Amino acid sequence: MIIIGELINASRKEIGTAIEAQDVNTVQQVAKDQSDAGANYIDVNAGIFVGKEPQYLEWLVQTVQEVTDTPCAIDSPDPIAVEAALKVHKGTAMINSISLEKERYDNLMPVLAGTDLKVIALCMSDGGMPETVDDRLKIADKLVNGLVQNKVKVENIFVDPLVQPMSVNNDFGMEFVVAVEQIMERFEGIHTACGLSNISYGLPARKFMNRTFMSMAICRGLDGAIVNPLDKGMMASIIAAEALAGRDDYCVNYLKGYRAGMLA
Ligand code: THG
Repeated sequence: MIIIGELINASRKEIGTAIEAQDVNTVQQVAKDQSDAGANYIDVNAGIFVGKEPQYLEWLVQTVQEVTDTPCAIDSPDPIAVEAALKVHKGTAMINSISLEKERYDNLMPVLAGTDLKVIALCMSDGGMPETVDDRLKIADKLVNGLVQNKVKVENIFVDPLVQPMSVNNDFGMEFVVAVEQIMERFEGIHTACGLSNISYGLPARKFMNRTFMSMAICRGLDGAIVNPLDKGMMASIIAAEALAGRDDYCVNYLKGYRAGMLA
């Protein structure tokens, strides 16, 4: 499972405050904690700061990279902010994300074309949010074909079918996981990834919904996740679900996790 640590997000109070105060220590501690907990990418998001997002995103990348070699996932819908952050990023970043929204697509594609960057392809278009498997597959098809035509390797693409709240529509959970399954079948070598917490929006005890949904998505082939790597319950669910899905030969990783105290 490719873990993208979600905690450096300006919508979280601790981080929003730290960004405004240019508080290096807080950001670096959260970065280190997440890489120590096993994050493969550190998501950086300064989305609440309209006008200052490029400047702040650039600062986040530099600040994070002073203390860890774990690459960043540059999380912004704004191509100008993405480019500013990418310019200072060392190593191979992940772009979070391109979508089928015209402005975003047209401006980000040249940045990605022919590179070895990782990219999240978010199933969203100017037509709005996808609801059904078919909505998601149609957008995924166009995004993946467009990226491949622009010489982005299929192995570098993470399709995010877009999690929608269960509280809004009874079908949103299954439409998402079936989309994961079909995307993984349709494009050999591709990855899928998503943010989980939207599934439980508006419900109590969100942790249970989030963890169980994670297991269901892993069962259908999900192999990337934007999560809190410090959430031990979530990480334990991921390790167990991967073993149960047959993606952990001889349960080696599960046993290793147990010995490391991750399954307590
Ligand atoms: N897809 C893609 N990118 C995304 C999302 C997605 N980026 C943003 C978001 N969704 C994922 N990131 C977050 C970041 C923080 C939180 C939720 C999603 C959050 N954190 C808890 C808090 O601050 O209270 C802490 C987490 C915890 O303790 O469990 O709310 O869908 N491509």
